[in-house]
Amino acid sequence: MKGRRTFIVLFVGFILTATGVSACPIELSPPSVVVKYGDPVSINCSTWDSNVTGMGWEASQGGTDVQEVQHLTWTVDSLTDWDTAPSCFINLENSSMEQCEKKPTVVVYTFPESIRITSNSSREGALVFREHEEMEMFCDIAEAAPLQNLTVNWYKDGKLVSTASSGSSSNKPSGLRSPYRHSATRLENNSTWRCEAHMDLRPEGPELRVSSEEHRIEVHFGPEVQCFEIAWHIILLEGESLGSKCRVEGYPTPTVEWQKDGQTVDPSAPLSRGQSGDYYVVADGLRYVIPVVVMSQPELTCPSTYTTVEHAPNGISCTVKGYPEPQVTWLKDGEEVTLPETLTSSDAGRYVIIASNRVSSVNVTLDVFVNYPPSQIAELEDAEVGLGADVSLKCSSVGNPRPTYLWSYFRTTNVQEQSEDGVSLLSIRNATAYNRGSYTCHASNEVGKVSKTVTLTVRGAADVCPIKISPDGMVIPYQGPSQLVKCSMVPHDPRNNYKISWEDASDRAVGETWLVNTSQDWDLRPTCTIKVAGFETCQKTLNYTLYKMPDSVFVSADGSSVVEGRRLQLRCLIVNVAPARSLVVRWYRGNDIFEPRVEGSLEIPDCPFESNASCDVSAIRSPVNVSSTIDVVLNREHRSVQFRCDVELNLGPNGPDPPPNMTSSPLTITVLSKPIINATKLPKTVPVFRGYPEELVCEADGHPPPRIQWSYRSTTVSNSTFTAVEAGLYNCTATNEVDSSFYVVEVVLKEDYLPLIAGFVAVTVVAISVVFLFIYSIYYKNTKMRRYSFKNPKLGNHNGNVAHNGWDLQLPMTKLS
Ligand SMILES: *[C@@H]1O[C@H](CO)[C@@H](O)[C@H](O)[C@H]1NC(C)=O
Ligand SMILES: *[C@@H]1O[C@H](CO)[C@@H](O)[C@H](O)[C@H]1NC(C)=O
Ligand SMILES: *[C@@H]1O[C@H](CO)[C@@H](O)[C@H](O)[C@H]1NC(C)=O
Ligand SMILES: *[C@@H]1O[C@H](CO)[C@@H](O)[C@H](O)[C@H]1NC(C)=O
Ligand SMILES: *[C@@H]1O[C@H](CO)[C@@H](O)[C@H](O)[C@H]1NC(C)=O
Ligand SMILES: *[C@@H]1O[C@H](CO)[C@@H](O)[C@H](O)[C@H]1NC(C)=O
Ligand SMILES: *[C@@H]1O[C@H](CO)[C@@H](O)[C@H](O)[C@H]1NC(C)=O
Ligand SMILES: *[C@@H]1O[C@H](CO)[C@@H](O)[C@H](O)[C@H]1NC(C)=O
Ligand SMILES: CC(=O)N[C@H]1CO[C@H](CO)[C@@H](O)[C@@H]1O
Ligand SMILES: CC(=O)N[C@H]1CO[C@H](CO)[C@@H](O)[C@@H]1O
Ligand SMILES: CC(=O)N[C@H]1CO[C@H](CO)[C@@H](O)[C@@H]1O
Ligand SMILES: CC(=O)N[C@H]1CO[C@H](CO)[C@@H](O)[C@@H]1O
Repeated sequence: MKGRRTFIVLFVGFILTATGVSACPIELSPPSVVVKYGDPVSINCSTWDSNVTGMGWEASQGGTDVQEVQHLTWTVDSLTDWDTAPSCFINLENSSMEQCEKKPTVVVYTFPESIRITSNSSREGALVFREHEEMEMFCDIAEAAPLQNLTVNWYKDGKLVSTASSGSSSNKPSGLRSPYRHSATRLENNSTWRCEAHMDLRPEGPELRVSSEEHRIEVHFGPEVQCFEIAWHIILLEGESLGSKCRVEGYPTPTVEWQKDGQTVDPSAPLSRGQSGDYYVVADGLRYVIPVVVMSQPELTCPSTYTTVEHAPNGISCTVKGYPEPQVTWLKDGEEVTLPETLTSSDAGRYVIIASNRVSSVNVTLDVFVNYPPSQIAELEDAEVGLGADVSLKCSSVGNPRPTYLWSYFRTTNVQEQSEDGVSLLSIRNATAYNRGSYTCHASNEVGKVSKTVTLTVRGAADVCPIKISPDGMVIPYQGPSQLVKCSMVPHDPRNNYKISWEDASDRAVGETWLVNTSQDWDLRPTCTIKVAGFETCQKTLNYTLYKMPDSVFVSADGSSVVEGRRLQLRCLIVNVAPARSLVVRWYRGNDIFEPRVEGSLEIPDCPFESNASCDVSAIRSPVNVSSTIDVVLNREHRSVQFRCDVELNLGPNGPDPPPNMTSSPLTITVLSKPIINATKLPKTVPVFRGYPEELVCEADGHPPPRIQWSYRSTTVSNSTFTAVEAGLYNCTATNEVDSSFYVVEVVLKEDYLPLIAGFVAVTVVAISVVFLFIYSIYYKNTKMRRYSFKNPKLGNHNGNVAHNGWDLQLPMTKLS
């Protein structure tokens, strides 16, 4: 019955609802309740229809009888019926429907105190996932109702990630296991998860939430070997380690071992070329192969410059390293080139050499210089310049590198060198004698050198030698203090490379100086020689004289006496003197210089040959004995003469002043003279008057004093006085060692005058003859010299006496014969 009614009510309700007419005049307050299982509940059912005849609650719990009330409350102290569906009904009179009801909505709920997450792989409270494997977690709810109002929310790290409802519509409480399927990533490792049960019963009921504990999840993965690989290879640069390119990841952290050729290797060790190959990673027992290629970037070692000679083989060597083996490219002016086997000047230039492999590319630049030696020197010719004029010499040559010039010549201040535009110019201003000589221009570069020598002639230049000896002249005495002589180059230019040497200077020449030894350097002719580039080798000889005064000077003669008119040779012997050529010998007779100078007549005694050099007085410099010889003719007046010789060393302006001299001790020479009878006291004719004896006195001069002897007829008287008694010829003879002379006196008797007249005539004739003879003798002297000299004072004396003496006239005649 009840079911039918319900059907009816429902049917009517449907219609009423559809028509918008509320047919059942019941009001429920509240019309719906939410009540926790076991809690009290009450609903006031009331009606405003007065025609109600009964009212009642039909319920599994708290149902009431029909009562004739306007309101009736359904009350349950502890609602325990999950499916309770109380219904308030009224019975109506005179109504189209006799009964109507209203059902409040009663929701009985229950909600768990706690919920929990479960999973079939959990470890130490953590949920364990394998990456990318879907795994189920469950949110276990012990008992809850109504389930349709329950949603299960999943939170990861506090953020909602999933909401699920139970799907059940049962009012009855039941346990719920809400699954959550999840495929975790490694990023979610250590994330925390919880599930939440949410029951929203509002507005009538509460909103309930309960959350599980948070669970950490572990996402297990790996081991995974991750490498940066190219074309299935791990490509490493030299120096990089395997560990920098490969990582082994996994959770939990795997145990990893790196191996190559069965050996364990350190992945952090830098690898070098040659260590390419298959490496293995054993991670948690799994073995992975890693093909490794160790590459090194190209290394290109080339000289930055390469200099070679034309036509020489190309010796450029570059070393290339790198793996894989780099490819080498040569670029010149941006175009790829290949250098020929031998280089020519067109190959000079800048090259870029590129070595590249898969790792990288490097390049270097290389400058190639192709050298060639200097060409023959041009434009340099022999030249001539006037004294004081200007001239320049030009030297030019072509080569690579551009040649440098070096001149070699005798450098003086008036010469200047300048190089410009590959040409060297040598300018000589105001040419002097020192500028003449040879000029050599050397042009050189690294490859070769050439030179050319020309001669510069200076017109009007005197011969010069750039040597100065100081002192330039030296006259030093034997065993005097030594002197130092220096030879230097004048004009001096420090750029000149010269060599000075002494020759014939014994071993006392040291460099430019020479020390004279005053005890022995008689014959040295120290000669200073200079060798300087550009100037012919020239030398100067030190003009030095080592002199020595003679040890002694003495005069000797053939004998200690000489006959008048005879030649006497006097010899001055000078012992041990040097240099003999400077000797000046003066002869003194008494105190007078009688032979002012005797020069050149010096000779060396005992010299075998006059021509022998060792006998040449003018050449000998060492001490010698020399003699000076003179011939003297002494006349009767001299009787006894002293001769001295004085020698002087005339050493010129550098010598001592006054010149030193030495005088010999005198040599006394006695002059022997023949007797000469003094005719003044003894006329030729002595008139004697008969009966008167006449005393004839014969005096004669001579040395040694002559003995006088008179002879008459047969009588001879050795007395200067003779008494003539009779007419006759009286003969006076004067005799000494030298000669004897006689004088004849004619004693005549007085009365005879005729002889006197005849004598006068004869004198006249004789005078004429004398004049003639005189003229003739002058002529003869001029044509044929004889020793006889008219200067002989004797002749003059006799001439005065000739007037009386015909005998005397014969004298010149006999001498001439
Ligand atoms: C997981 O998280 C907790 C707390 O945030 C932390 O202490 C722990 O070290 C973490 N573990 C790992 C493996 O990350
Ligand atoms: C050479 O290397 C430099 C960098 O080192 C680069 O700038 C240049 O372009 C390279 N030259 C060539 C010709 O490859
Ligand atoms: C040239 O040289 C001489 C002597 O060396 C000198 O007297 C003269 O003044 C010089 N002339 C010039 C122009 O230098
Ligand atoms: C050497 O010096 C002397 C003066 O001491 C001089 O008379 C002579 O002429 C000089 N000789 C030379 C070659 O210079
Ligand atoms: C010789 O020398 C002395 C001094 O030594 C001097 O008085 C004398 O005049 C000199 N004689 C001659 C001839 O020069
Ligand atoms: C000769 O004797 C006279 C008179 O005694 C004298 O004057 C004269 O000098 C003598 N002549 C010579 C040459 O000795
Ligand atoms: C020389 O004669 C004189 C007289 O006539 C006489 O006195 C003298 O003694 C004589 N002398 C000698 C050496 O005979
Ligand atoms: C004089 O005497 C000398 C010798 O005593 C003799 O030689 C000479 O002839 C004499 N003269 C004359 C004219 O007799
Ligand atoms: C409200 C309602 O219907 N009231 C009715 C009750 O019954 C009397 C008579 O029977 C009616 O007159 C009312 O109208
Ligand atoms: C217990 C209770 O609340 N009863 C009420 C039900 O409704 C009527 C009319 O609305 C009231 O008069 C009652 O007091
Ligand atoms: C109480 C009430 O009014 N009852 C009436 C219902 O209607 C019938 C007639 O239709 C009456 O007889 C009742 O008195
Ligand atoms: C309070 C509340 O949300 N009640 C709901 C419970 O579930 C049913 C069926 O899903 C809903 O119709 C209610 O409104």
